[in-house]
Amino acid sequence: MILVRQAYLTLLTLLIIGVVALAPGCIGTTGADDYPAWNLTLAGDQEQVLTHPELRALPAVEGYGYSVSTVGIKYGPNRFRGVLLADLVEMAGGAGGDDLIYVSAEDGYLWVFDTDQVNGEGFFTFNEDLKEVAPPPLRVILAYDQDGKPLAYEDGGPLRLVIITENPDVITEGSSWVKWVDRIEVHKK
Ligand SMILES: Nc1nc2c(c(=O)[nH]1)N[C@H]1C(S)=C(S)[C@@H](COP(=O)(O)O)O[C@H]1N2
Ligand SMILES: [Mo]
Repeated sequence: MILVRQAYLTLLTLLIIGVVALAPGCIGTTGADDYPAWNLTLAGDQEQVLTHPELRALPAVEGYGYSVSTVGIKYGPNRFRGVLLADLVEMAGGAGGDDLIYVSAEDGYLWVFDTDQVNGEGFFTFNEDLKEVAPPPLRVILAYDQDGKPLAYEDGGPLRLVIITENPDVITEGSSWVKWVDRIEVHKK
């Protein structure tokens, strides 16, 4: 009887140690501290750095994104959530009509957008057969979530430039979908 009791107490002790040891891990995976340590630099009139939680605290928009790579591989459609590029440009001090927006990434990739494109105009759009179609309303966002989950690194996360629509069948060119974005710069003309 005593042996059984001792075994029970030992088991209970191990259980408590286990729970205490695992608890910080559990808290870490659900808290705000869990967002990637990935900053975004906004450069315009002056330079500012936004942390990932700061970016997530900005007004968010959502829509469908579907892209095609230069070699014809389609990616999507997926549901994306993020911040309007136009809002980030405003935070950087705004842009005039002839200014250009440089969006660049960790690996050195750079894509340049004019102010019409920042507002979703002037992109080519395609249907599922890659036939060009008239563009529906488009919005350009810096996405941090894909299908309700943080955008994975292999998908271009934590921050990827994505063109979204209300329609899941609209395809845009992958070359402007900058992966691993870490800098947005307003170039004054
Ligand atoms: N940072 C970064 N983003 C990038 C690229 C790149 O080389 N580096 N390639 C672009 C091009 S040309 C295409 S077609 C798509 C490819 O996206 P995928 O890797 O999700 O297929 O990413 C775009 N974004
Ligand atoms: Mo591409």
